[in-house]
Amino acid sequence: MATEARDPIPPFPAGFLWGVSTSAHQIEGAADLRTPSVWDTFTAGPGRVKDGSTAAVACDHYHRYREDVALLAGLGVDAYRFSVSWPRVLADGGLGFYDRLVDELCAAGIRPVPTLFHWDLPAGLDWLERDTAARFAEHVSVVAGRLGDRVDKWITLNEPAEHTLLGHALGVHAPGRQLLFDALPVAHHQLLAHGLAVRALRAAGAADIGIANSHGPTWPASKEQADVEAADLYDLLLNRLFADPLLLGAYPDGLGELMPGDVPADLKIISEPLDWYGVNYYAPARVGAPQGTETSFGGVRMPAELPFSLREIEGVPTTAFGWPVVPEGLTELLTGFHDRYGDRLPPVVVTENGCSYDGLDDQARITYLDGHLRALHRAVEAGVDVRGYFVWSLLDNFEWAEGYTQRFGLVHVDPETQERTPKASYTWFADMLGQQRL
Ligand code: IFM
Repeated sequence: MATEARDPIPPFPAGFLWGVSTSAHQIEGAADLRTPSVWDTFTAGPGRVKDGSTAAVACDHYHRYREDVALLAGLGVDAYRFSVSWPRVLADGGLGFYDRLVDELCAAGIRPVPTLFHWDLPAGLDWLERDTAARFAEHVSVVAGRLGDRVDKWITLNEPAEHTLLGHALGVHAPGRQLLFDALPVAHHQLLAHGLAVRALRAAGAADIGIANSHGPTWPASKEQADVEAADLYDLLLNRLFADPLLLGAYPDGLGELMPGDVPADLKIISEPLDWYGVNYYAPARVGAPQGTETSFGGVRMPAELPFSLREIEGVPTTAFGWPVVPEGLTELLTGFHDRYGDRLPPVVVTENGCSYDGLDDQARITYLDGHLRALHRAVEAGVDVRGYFVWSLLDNFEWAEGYTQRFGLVHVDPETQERTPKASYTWFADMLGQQRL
């Protein structure tokens, strides 16, 4: 596997945190050693997952975590972002797995960065219920009480926007609800859960707390007013609905009136100051006025009732998933956040960035990562305080409704044998890290 010679990526600031990310449901397997989650219930239904698969075994990381930590050590990362499965914590002895994983990481000199919720809600709980936020804070206290002696960097939630949109508005992810705008309380309750989790973590002594939110620039499909308005609405939902309450303590554009409960009191909890702000970036969106019919975008059914439609971005390469590859979107996103939030934006960490491609000689992934790191560096040069970057993902894994058909890993995993094989991108990333440390 010969990789094209490229100019070195410019050096990032001293102390920059380099890592890779995964999540529990997507890699752990060992479904018999956890209580069921909404994803187990969802995938048991017919036609929910493209290849008919489930995450019952996934990458069998639960049993192979030592081998996976050795892969992380070989890569040379500073940190590993994984998620703690709430349904596993509820099972007898479930927290013991994270004890062992954290110990293994610490022994390898890799900083553990747990995410406390990455979509695998225990079956029976429901984000439409306010009480789920309080239950989450209890879960966080339990986890922090057990791991807090070795973990100092925490992530509360992963991508509450996607969990709301895909899981509760469109129904293509668990729990499979199709509530469209009636899903807004799910957003509010996750934000409340985040704020309560920040308080629980601080009470347990944590002082390095962030969230992983997905964002991307939103481009109107044309200069027509209808397209511009549709793009503004999409931008509001993706880029401001979750960031404004966290960073400004207010919902944007009257959205607070649509939220349940004592919203002003909740906003005080939601806007507990963060130590850093995590951004998951994959691609920008080109958005136009509704087209009056049901459409499909990136494999997701978009009902005709939506007040916007997603359009192709022409003239750019796409990943195996069909997602556009636009590295400069990352610069635009981060400089835009820097301008919009000013001093209210804490240091930024890119908590996910990556792409799906097939094959071991994944030169297209190298091109993607190389381009995005240069784009990230331009954001640093433009004055954005960026402190870290995590590739999604270490392993090919269970890509939700796409099953095992989309491969985001630096390491190939054979779903039959579980054999791990580092791809060309693994070697490239390890070399890049070596250069950064010269
Ligand atoms: O696999 C997901 C991850 O769970 C959340 N962020 C996006 C990734 C790729 O779709």
